Amino acid sequence: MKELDYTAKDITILEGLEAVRKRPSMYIGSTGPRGLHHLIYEVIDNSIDEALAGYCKKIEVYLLSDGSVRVVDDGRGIPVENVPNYGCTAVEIVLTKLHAGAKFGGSGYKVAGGLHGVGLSVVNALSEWLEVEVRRDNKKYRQRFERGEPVSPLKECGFINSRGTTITFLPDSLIFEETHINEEIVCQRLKEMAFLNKGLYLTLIDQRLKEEKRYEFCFNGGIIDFVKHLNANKDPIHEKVIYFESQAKDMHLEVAMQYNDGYLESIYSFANDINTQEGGTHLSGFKAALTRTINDYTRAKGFLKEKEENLSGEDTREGLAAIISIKLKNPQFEGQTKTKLGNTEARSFVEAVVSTKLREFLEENPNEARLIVSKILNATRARQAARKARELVRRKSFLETTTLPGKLADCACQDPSKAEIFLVEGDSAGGSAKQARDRHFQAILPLKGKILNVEKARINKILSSQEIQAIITALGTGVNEDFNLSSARYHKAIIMTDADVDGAHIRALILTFFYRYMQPLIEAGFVYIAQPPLYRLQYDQTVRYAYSEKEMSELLKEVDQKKGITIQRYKGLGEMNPTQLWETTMDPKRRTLLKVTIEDAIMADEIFSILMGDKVEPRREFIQRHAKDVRFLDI
Ligand code: 0RA
Repeated sequence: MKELDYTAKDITILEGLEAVRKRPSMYIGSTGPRGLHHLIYEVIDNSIDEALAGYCKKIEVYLLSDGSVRVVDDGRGIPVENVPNYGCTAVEIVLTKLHAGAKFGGSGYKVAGGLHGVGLSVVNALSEWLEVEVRRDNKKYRQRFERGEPVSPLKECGFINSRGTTITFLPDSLIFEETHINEEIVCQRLKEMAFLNKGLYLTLIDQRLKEEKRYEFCFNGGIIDFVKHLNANKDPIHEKVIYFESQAKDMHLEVAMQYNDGYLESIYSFANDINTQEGGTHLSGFKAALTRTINDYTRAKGFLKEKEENLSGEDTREGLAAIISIKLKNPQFEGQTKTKLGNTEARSFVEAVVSTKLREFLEENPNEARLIVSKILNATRARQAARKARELVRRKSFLETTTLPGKLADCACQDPSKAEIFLVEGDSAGGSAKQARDRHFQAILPLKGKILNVEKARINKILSSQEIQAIITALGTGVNEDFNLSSARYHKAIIMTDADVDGAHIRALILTFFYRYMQPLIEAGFVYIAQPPLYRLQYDQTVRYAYSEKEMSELLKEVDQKKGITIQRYKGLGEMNPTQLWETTMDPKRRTLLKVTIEDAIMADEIFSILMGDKVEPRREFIQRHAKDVRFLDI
């Protein structure tokens, strides 16, 4: 415990947990569903740290029937000794002092960083109660806290011959807007952790319903299995996943990659198990090495002639599914969401390893190499042709022109920060919306049925689709590398579709397009989903709306059945008259909008790929599974 020597750096330790309860968002991002799930991630991350240090093989997460969450690991157990100068046990320090966790544990890779790494004390502060059990030295110890304060000292309570830590906590309903934990999100995270930590056993046990549900994840192939999973609904062009790993002094790198016959790249980078959504040095090292190595190989083998221009980086990544996972001693996380790796030594390390190992792979596997190179050459040719076509029409292209689409009913307001655009399914709903809107700041763009399926087409084809062109022109931002957020004509792009499966599909199509070609628009928080009601209830002079089946059954319970209620079920937006549409869905004072976020690009990619990809079976399964759950994309 000598690392506990007091230094100026540790002053923050003095900051009380009231600060956390006063401003929870500063520590966990938000008090919405995201923040709630971060609590669980934080607790799991501590157990993952034990796994990274090599002491923990198994982590179990329970969603208990009283709404609490339990995380059990078989690590070394949090130290129970008294810590000099603090007058309390290490367990208590870890659970009550901000940022104290990092002070223990000493060497080894830590998950600390990114959105997590705030420490168990933050979880404790934001829980109605938290109980910790430590198994160490053949003994069990327990302590309980309420809203961050210990209500009992750490007590010895029996013998046990295993080691580990169990943390059980109930997220505080005074802090969180909603305390329901979504098991799919937790599952996703556990699965990701299982991929990234080969052989680690992760289990989710959901005991909230009558029937217990168990999900178990353990991948002996690690990130090789991760890449197979990314390509599961696609067609790989070579059978074996390319894999290499390398250990340097303070860094460990693993890379797995496989090309599919599609056009999109699904490359995900991780640093100490944090999904570095903003990329960083490890990712740029990988990209640089890939571009250079493929170019060198292609030239050396004569596939690319001397006078031909180099293959672009983008071309070498077309249809590539890859995972780059680096573990390093002192990760520096930068960027807006602290998910960009900053360590410069990571760039040169990754670049050197990937160059060497990829060259070896290509030399040793000429058949695979030929398949990959020919795919990339195709990509280059297609892109060059598209570029020529684009340059020809550029001057009068829709990307530059100011002619707005004819179907757009624009708003009067010129200030983008006040203006909104509704992307409305179908001409008839579009008509109602035009009558319903406040034309001062609300614009309406009706869209015909299903817009082009963007995953199956290359960019030039996508850009030539009329519906997509209308969206791009109306928004005013351009796409891809031409995208410019500051020229957005509206700061709210609201997708308004029917509350049925078709509506969900159209919404997924539009979101796919935004996700793939206007990602910064989502990141800026400019994309929303409108929430039209499912039912209208009328009794006496009162009109009430229900936006979900649950709300409907609650409403029915609430109003007296005898009074003669008229119930209308809306099958589509078209069944609402303009007044109803305004009252329920468009009026800023009364509507609810869901902001679309890219919480987890992998989940989105998976959903989009399943929904949009060529394979019919997984798509049907998915749609059936989510048919009732029209909000499946909301988190
Ligand atoms: C500090 C030091 C040691 C382990 C831990 C903390 C630890 C924390 C958590 C939180 C959840 N599970 C955990 N497991 C371990 C090292 C203890 C030693 O050297 O024996």
